[in-house]
Amino acid sequence: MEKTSKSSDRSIGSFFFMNNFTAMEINKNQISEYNKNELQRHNERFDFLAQRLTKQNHNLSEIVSRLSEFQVAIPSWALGAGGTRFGRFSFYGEPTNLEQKIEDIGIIHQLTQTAGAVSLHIPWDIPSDYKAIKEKADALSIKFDAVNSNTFQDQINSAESYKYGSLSNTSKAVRDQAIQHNLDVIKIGDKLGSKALTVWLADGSSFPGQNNFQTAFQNTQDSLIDIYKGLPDDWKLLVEYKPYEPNFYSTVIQDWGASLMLANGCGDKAYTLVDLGHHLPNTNIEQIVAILQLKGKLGGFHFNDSKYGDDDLTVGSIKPYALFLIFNELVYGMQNNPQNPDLAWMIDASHNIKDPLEDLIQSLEAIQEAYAKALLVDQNLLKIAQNDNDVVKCQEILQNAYRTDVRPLIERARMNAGGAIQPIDAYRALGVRAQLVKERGKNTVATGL
Ligand code: PSV
Ligand code: MN
Repeated sequence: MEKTSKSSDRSIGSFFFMNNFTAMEINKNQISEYNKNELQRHNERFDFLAQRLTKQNHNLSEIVSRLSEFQVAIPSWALGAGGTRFGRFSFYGEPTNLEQKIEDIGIIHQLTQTAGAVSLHIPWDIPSDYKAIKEKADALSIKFDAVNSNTFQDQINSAESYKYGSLSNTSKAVRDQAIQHNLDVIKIGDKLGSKALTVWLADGSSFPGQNNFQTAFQNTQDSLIDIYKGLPDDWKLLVEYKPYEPNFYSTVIQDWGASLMLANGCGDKAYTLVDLGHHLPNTNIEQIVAILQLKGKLGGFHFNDSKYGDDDLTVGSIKPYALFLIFNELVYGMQNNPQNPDLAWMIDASHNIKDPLEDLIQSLEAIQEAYAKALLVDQNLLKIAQNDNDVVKCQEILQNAYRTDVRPLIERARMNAGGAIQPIDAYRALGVRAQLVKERGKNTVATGL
């Protein structure tokens, strides 16, 4: 209800639009002007919630500051329209180069203050001018998070083909090419300040008998060790797993067990990366996350949501309770597992029919919401209830937190950091997409999937 009446009030939007800002010029003043209009409504919502949470002994300022600190990387391929193998529908004004992609992330970050990092996919987004890209990212407070290699597609002029696998291939020449690509990606990331390499392999087989499972796995292990040897001391290697696609009979790194074995086979700087979409239906992802943290081996996390498989839908759009349960374990791990490093967080969703920037903002909000709810779980009470085997109480504790509307906390965290109280509304009020189309034109296509 409230949304509808607000959206029809476009006076602020036209004010900014008439000011003729260019896309990357959303600045603190424009946002605080926007916030002025929202402030009273926000304060009412916040005070109402604060009263209740304070009575329950929650430390609100601590929760708000933890929300403000939480940053999620945007992958460099996610700023354009996604698509399926059946088609692709542009939202227009797509970024055509890395500079423009960073500008788009800057827009999201300025509005939400939670997207302060980019995760580059190489070779889609190799910087042509490192100094300029770094300066642009610095100016927008964007860091370079994990870099991602790509041995799932053949590149023009490549000597060898990945049609039958890369790091696992039976051909040493193919494996060497894939290893060298990963070493090159590390060099690129190093120049930008990245500290991690994410390896996701499409390797596997489409038909029974096509591959020798043991040989493929051993080749992958040996190749990863060669890549690991080229890792700078302060870097991490993140090994991502996925049960199927693009191969539909077997995938070499199909689950967290395979990933963990490979990481352990490489050494202390190698970790497992969990992508929410890379599980067979009904897998208990929160349990996987918990055990990996216990073992100090959870290194990275990719957010998305799905109904059927690796659907790459907006985070929290299908299974928000599952996301909350996962965050509950992540929060527990962050508080109790010093043996586990800080995680590389990234959104790994696609935007078939939505404006990519709006979709990413929605994902960021869903992540913040699940995180905030998990921060409300009374871990001490939960432990007591678990020790008492009070199953009903355990569920009550989790669901009380989950049922709390935490959005005012997120709004406050964003506002304190200089972001917009309602980022999607602000994005629309500022006429950002129209401005991007004006600047870049209708027929631009971003690199990526
Ligand atoms: C593969 O499905 C994946 O999740 C990997 O993380 C890739 O880097 C990303 O999607 C884009 O292809
Ligand atoms: Mn992923």
